[in-house]
Amino acid sequence: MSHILRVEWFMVVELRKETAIEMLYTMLKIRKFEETIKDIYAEGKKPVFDLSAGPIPGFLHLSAGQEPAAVGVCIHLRADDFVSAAHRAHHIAIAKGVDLKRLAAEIFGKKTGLCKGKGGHMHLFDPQKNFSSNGIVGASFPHAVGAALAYKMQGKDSVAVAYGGDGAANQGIFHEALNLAAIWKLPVIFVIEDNSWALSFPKRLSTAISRNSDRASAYGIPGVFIPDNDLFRIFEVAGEAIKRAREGGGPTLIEIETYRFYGHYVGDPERYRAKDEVEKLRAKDPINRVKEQLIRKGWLTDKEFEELVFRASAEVDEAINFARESPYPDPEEALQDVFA
Ligand SMILES: Cc1ncc(C[n+]2csc(CCOP(=O)(O)OP(=O)(O)O)c2C)c(N)n1
Repeated sequence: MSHILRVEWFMVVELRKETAIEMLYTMLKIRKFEETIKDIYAEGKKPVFDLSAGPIPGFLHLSAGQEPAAVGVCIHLRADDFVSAAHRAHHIAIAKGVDLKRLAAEIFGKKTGLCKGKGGHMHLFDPQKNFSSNGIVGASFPHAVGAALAYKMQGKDSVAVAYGGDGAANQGIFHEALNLAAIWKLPVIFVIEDNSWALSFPKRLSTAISRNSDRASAYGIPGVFIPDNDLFRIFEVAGEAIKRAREGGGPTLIEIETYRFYGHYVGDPERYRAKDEVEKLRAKDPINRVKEQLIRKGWLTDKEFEELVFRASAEVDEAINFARESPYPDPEEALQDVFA
């Protein structure tokens, strides 16, 4: 018999048509956003790649392909629930309801951005939506534990969700966070987005066991693995875990097998992965899959899908125009709102 603690998820979280359409819409919005800023990022950086040139300076980590992990979890969250994400965070910010215009403006380094242009694309903070992200791999886990401890001490039924990659799950802080969340029975959901790469390093060479979800047993908490970027399975498992956390049932670790369509960062030559890997992943595009699932269910027509695409594109275009037209912060503001 296996020593690994496994949990059976008996209760099925009901999926309504409106919820399914809303999730598809958010996935389309994320994809359009990522593709648009990828193109804009290239402005000024060709023919010679110069990190500081163009309207989006610095590194850019995109999450196209990883939409289900963001959308299937965050759809269950309220504004007062906290989400802590890592460096690859746009999809999660959008799924948590962060204002698209202020998100875009932050990425462009503009005064109207979430952090008045001082955070950039990895450091997104939105106190109204209870969302944060940061570039220290692994730091998202203890941040969520801290928020969950505060909620518990305040007697609230809010929950905290921490996102990290398969690389982040090998940081010591991940294990410290799980341990604390378990002994204090905190309302935290740990989400590992397993895209099988940490920068150029494959998970099979960095991680001693094949399933990060099995590590939950070391802390006596439920661990669930969701294969193949499956939005509706994520929706179901996350719904259960969040409900359990709200009711005082403690933390859950969810590992989601997902796909990274672009390089680690935009401009990554990707010499470490086979030429056809992305082609194979793209053949399993989660947006096409969800579209087909909803059409089969009779919840969506091709025409309605096109309308969703159109609406999502218009929303993204409006946000990008806002960012482009916004002013840069004044030089006199450089030392405001920062530890100096
Ligand atoms: C503490 C720390 N170590 C190293 C880095 C450099 N770094 C940035 S992203 C990354 C890989 C992260 O991989 P993973 O957690 O799997 O997330 P993914 O990029 O696949 O989304 C590394 C090593 C960092 N930002 N922080």
